[in-house]
Amino acid sequence: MRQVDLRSDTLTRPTPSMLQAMAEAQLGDDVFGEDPTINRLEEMAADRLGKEAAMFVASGTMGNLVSLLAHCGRGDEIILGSLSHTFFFEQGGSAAVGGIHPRTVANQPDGTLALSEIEAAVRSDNIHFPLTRLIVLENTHNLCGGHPLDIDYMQAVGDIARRHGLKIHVDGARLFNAAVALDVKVDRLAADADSVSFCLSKGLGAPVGSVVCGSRDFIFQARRARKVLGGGMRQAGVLAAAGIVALNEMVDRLAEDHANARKLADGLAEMPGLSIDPSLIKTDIVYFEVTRDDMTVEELVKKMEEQGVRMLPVGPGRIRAVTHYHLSSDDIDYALAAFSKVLT
Ligand code: TLP
Repeated sequence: MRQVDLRSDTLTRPTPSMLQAMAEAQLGDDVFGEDPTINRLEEMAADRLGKEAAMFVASGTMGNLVSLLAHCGRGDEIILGSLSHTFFFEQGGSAAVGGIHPRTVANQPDGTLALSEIEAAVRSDNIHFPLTRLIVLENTHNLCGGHPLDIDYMQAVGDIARRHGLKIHVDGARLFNAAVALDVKVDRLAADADSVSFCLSKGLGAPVGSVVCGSRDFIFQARRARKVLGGGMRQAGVLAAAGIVALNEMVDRLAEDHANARKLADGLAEMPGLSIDPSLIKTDIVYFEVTRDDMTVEELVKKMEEQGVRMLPVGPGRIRAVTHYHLSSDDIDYALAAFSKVLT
């Protein structure tokens, strides 16, 4: 039976040219700064994002945590979205590991934090309060339907940060999806951020890894943080080689994933018992609601799985489907046909 796995874009396996680059990669000890392939990936990433320096890390979670540890000390406060991945899905690592206090602001449906609420969350100078250090944004926003944050919004948050002497970190796990969807250069989306972490192992298809970008000083601190977390890797150029191919070959094609996600959403909107507004789908992530009384989300997911189509149930009444490199427009037709069969 055909398998259409829509659970996540993290499911992508390395492309043939990635496997070849991995086999041929020149390697050295990266803790000594001597892995030429990692050094090349880091230079490329810094250059693309318009930052001075970059550092390869094992995962998006590690990229966010080392960034927070580099910007903040114990007892400092960060402002971040109530639905942000960093707050929701990273075990509260900033508090657990770094003693960093999270102050959440409600995410709006488009993934933004209302500017007035960010401003209101900045602590005044008072002996009772922690010190606000950092604003954390997420682009695209996972739990807010993969919505991209645009340049105007980034500049507006940048203005607030500058006015209050705060830094900005962007969890840009899918920043390249945002750049492609908005048709802007990725460095413009990163311009107001002091640090950005982006993932090579999601829509870009590399098997492992994320890259953190920022100033030279920031990367120096982030490198210390990575080491204490046990994230200093040795001949990891074998992984970075796939990341270089990801940046060279896999960015522009993200538009296909976005078109497939929109096609899926358009089809789902026609299905009885499902609810979705396809006009909200801008990138590769599709959330929809199940509105039938006679079928739970878990039952629908199970029935679809019997047809070879896998998705993630995400809370009461809600399902997530994500498109990626291994899914074609035909696969979306197949998934929609399976929905029709199961729902009617
Ligand atoms: N997201 C995963 C799951 O953890 C939910 C997914 O399948 O979408 N930031 C954002 C916005 C993310 O979506 C993710 C992963 C991360 C950070 C963490 O990346 P990893 O999994 O590499 O630690």
